[in-house]
Amino acid sequence: MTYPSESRIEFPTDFLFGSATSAYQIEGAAQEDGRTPSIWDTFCRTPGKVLGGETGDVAVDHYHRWREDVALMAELGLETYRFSISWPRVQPTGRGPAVQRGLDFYRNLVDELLEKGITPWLTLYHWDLPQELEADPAGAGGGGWPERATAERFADYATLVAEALGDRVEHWTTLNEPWCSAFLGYGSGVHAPGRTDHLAALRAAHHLNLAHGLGSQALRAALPARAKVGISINSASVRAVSDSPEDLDAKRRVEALANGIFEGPLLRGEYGADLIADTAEITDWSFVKDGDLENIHQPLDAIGVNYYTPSLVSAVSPEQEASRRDGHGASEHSPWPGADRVAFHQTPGPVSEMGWTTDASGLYDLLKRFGREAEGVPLYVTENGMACDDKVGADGAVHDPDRIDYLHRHLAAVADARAEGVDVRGYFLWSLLDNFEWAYGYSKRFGAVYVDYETQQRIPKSSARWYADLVRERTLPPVD
Ligand code: PNW
Repeated sequence: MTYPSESRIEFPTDFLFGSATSAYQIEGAAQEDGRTPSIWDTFCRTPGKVLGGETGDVAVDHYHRWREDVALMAELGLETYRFSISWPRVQPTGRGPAVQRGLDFYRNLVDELLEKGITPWLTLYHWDLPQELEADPAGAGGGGWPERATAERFADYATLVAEALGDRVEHWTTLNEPWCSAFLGYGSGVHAPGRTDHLAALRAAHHLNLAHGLGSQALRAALPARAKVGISINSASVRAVSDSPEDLDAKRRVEALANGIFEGPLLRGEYGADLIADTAEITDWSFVKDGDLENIHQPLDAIGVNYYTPSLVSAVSPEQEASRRDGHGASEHSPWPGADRVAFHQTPGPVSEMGWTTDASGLYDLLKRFGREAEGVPLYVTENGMACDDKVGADGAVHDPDRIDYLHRHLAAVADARAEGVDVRGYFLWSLLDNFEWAYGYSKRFGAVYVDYETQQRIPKSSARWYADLVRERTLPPVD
């Protein structure tokens, strides 16, 4: 079969169409009802970390507008909604008993979704670690994800949420994109908590894996048998600029650090020999204790695949590497421990407002690979979307043809993978609403629905109408 296929794109009625958000990016109400700071509240207050010094204090005020937002989802015909729980809202110190008001917010949200016939898709951790688990105000604290105890705290938190919502939520996701938490949070430092320490980043990756493993076992123990438990990962679709052994080795290294480090223990109960060799100068991996890999290698009912853009890499010669190190080059505070000699390039093609190239073949490749390597596990695209320079026009509407084209191409890639037997069962557009785009503050708009940050008015963009039509009609013309 040629890619992309020239046939009409069709989705069966049991294919789930939805949209996604995360707590810190939309809720606001950062100091209400007993919520304490997360590492993102602290990071946003650290000068120079977030563009314009912006924070999630108000965000898009979803904490107060959830009913209106669910009505909007219903109007668009969404079949499922992926959201995350704010850990410091329901268990403020990251330890001990739950705060009932925090849990009530999510219970009301879930009930409203169910009432409207929208399937709730719950993520336990989308990056907002309670600050006390990273460091308490006295500077002692738990040390965050580089420490094993944080994985144990996560399992307790999972039990507490499962006990509160397990009677009404069927789809559970432990973590969102542990790569970002580990390597942007502790390696490059562009995400909270902003540390730049390659050993800490590798330790964080392992303890995030362990958190998934212990958390999924805690969920299974607390949830009814029908519950589905999975994880969302942002595995990379990596290409090399040439087939030279050096460039192919650069690709292999990035694949080990972006994909193998999570997929290895999750799907095969192992860290690959190449990953361990590539990082030998940083660690001997003695933080992996007996039983950890068995604890991580748990049955998965779903793998969430988050995809935006492919990666293009080449090798850097030792001489080039030396000059990069001298001149504050790319290897300083890189999110890629052990890959100093890898250069990252811009993939050709149109770019989004994030500077990310649009190339749907990367999603197709990723799904095909998971179809082989995670055979038998249903796949869901739990994030895919595009940041555009959206503006309200004179007609009061927001026209975003580039986003429609992006979604069309990526949905075609999903349909092509499905046509070749890959078990992809759903797609979540990132994001329902414009929101707080992490280190970029509010400068990047990913929403299908525009938000006026002054008035909090919601305006569905043309892409939202287009998506609503797709959900109803379940068919699209082929892409060129
Ligand atoms: C994901 N990278 O973040 C997150 O899950 C969302 O919360 C976020 O809004 C969305 O994608 C758009 O950025 C990522 O640098 C952030 O490779 C950065 C990277 C990948 C994903």
